[in-house]
Amino acid sequence: MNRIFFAALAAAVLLMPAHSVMADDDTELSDAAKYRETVMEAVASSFGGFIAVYLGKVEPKAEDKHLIANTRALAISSTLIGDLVPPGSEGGNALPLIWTEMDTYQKYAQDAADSTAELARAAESGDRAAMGKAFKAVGTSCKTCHDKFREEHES
Ligand code: ASC
Repeated sequence: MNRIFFAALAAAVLLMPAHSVMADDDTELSDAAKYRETVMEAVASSFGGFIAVYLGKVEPKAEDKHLIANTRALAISSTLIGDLVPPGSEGGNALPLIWTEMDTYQKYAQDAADSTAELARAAESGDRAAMGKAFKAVGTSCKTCHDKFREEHES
């Protein structure tokens, strides 16, 4: 009995997809919802990369290059945010309110694209004060949209 149970458990574990993304209710997310999470992770990663360099947590040899590359990546991935909520892609951390207040979501998505483009321009100019100002605007843009449209979570 035990042996059969453990064999079944082992088989179940082995057959699990390596990176299956589960929604809060344990149902599997649609590919469109997974894609949204993938792109938003890219946005968060490049913003995090910029922040680490800008705040001096790391000091790469060519600091300018890192500030520019991270903010370019951020600005590029942020242009996709408006496209990440097609009908039928509900689920994950995205609140249903997105689909009933789509105009507001699209406005926030545009704010994200605009503010990150400004941060990339500031990084390219090398002006630290301009980067600081644009950095704050990007943070506000993220937070405004998340407060309204993203389910609260730990991280
Ligand atoms: C990030 C990230 C967010 C925003 C937000 C800014 O790096 O993942 O959701 O910044 O915390 O207010």
